[in-house]
Amino acid sequence: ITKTSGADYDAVVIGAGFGGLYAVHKLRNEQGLNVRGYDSASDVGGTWWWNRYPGALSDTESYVYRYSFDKELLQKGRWKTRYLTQPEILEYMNEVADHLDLRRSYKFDTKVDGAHYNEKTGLWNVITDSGETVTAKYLVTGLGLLSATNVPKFKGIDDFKGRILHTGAWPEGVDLSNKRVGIIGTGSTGVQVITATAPIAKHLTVFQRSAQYVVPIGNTPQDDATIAEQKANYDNIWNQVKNSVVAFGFEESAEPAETASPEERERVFEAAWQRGGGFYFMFGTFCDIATSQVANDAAADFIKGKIKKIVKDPKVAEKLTPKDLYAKRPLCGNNYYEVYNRDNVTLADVKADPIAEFTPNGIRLESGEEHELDIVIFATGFDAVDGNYVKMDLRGRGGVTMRDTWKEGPLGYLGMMEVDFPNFFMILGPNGPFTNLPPSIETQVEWIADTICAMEKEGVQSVEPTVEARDAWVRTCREIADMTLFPKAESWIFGANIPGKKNAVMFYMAGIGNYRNAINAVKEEGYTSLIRNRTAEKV
Ligand code: FAD
Ligand code: NA7
Repeated sequence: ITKTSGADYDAVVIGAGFGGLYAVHKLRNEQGLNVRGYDSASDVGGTWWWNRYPGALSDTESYVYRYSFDKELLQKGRWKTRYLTQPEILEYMNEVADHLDLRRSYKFDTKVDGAHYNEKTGLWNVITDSGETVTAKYLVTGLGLLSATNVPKFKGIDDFKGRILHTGAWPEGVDLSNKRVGIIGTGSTGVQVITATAPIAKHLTVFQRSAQYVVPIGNTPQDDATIAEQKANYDNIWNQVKNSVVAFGFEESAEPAETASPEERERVFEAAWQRGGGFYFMFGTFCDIATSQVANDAAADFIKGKIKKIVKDPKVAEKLTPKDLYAKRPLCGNNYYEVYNRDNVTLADVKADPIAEFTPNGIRLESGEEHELDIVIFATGFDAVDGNYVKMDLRGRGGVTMRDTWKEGPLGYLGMMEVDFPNFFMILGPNGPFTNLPPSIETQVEWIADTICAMEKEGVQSVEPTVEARDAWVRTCREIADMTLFPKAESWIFGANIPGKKNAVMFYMAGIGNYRNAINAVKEEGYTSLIRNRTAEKV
């Protein structure tokens, strides 16, 4: 039964990843709204439905890469190692969907092509590729921030006789064993697929554009006693996580590297290297690696020293040594640099000698050198954060399009709302927190559900942020980002990975604790930063 008169549904939720699933649960199971979900995937899982490439793994530790809201689910949680593999996460998401009976609200294999706000009815018209259009009062989008694949265009690609795959749309049943495999890209995904492919491929050629700082992941087995202790301690763990900066389950360091002695730096970095974890290395060792050039150089030099020691061929070691700041998303991997000591692995430095074209048999570099390949894997990442939003035909008040609103770069209020888009709520929209994501997703979905609940109770017909509130939020995000070194490195965090994409601030970088305080203040102050219409718009 729909509470909104004249609408097919009270709410449409797009996406069946961590975000969408929790939104359906909150709105349907807890608030009794009539909800329809859509996902272009064939089932639940989001990221973990799409990214089935060999080696796909979360680099957030198992005990905090999950929902915190359901105590029963937390106690049922199963993991054997410090990090969860893609099949384990997908299994977990399926369990959540069963436990909360979420699947019945979804239409899978259905892409939402567009959504248009109708001022006359005060409803969203949601248009799908199955030809269906439905109406709803609320539109909640969990489209994913690392979900719209980036497939660079290369000359001659259609002539290649082998197979081309993108890690973010990985089909079932691919066998890499005994094949000549090429991998383009050495980000988080590249590192994982490279380390998993090297031992099974006949030959692996890595096409590296930028050398990366990669620390060990430290994916050790977890004994039952450790897991039992984590489960017994969940209230404290989540309390710490939700009041921290990056929400990864460790205490961030309060010690600056800038003033630490060289011996102290060496000791702390070495301990972190042995412990493992990318975010831990950047945020758990010292507090100023992402903000101070001196501290950043110290961390970078430590990793460069490791590369020199690990990689036997000095020419290869040189190619693997980053030249820029240590200020992209921190990476970690399983014996990553060691891969390049293998006889069946070749490193092609495509910054020095760029890819000229695909040929029928492989990839030819500008120098003329040709690499013969059976399979090419694009580990080239995503049109991150706003990618899926600008791909859709999203139109708000007066027909204003999201593409137009964000043409100079994505904006957004609190990472969840946008001016002229009434009753429109984004999960992990632009300018949301830069963290381990499930706790931020929960934070946002809970705020969205509370806002909708307040609207329903008070008979509010529509909400949207004021221009002033939105602009102030974007300004705050810019100011915080400018205090860090991240904008100085070219990565998806600022939209610098997509040719032609405007470099823009995409995250609130002051941490999840501050973020939670900021959005709770908006609620507690009675949503004064939102325009709240009590009457239906003109009929
Ligand atoms: P997603 O899981 O991306 O789900 C979005 C869903 O929306 C997709 O299923 C998609 O099909 C659907 N969709 C999008 N547009 C449409 C449309 N127009 N119509 C219909 N359906 C649509 N985060 C961490 O915190 N820690 C990690 O260790 C980590 N590892 C990662 C590893 C990989 C390989 C990748 C790609 C991401 C990783 N992430 C990690 C980020 C990860 O995306 C988030 O943790 C989380 O899964 C995001 O959930 P979500 O529901 O917001 O989006
Ligand atoms: P990333 O981090 O964006 O990495 C993509 C990689 O692909 C990176 O090494 C790029 O080099 C490389 N790339 C992109 N385009 C090209 C072209 N045209 N030629 C050569 N190389 C190219 O994506 P990931 O999937 O690894 O990770 C994204 C997030 O998903 C990650 O942070 C996790 O949270 C999960 P570049 O460095 O730009 O020179």
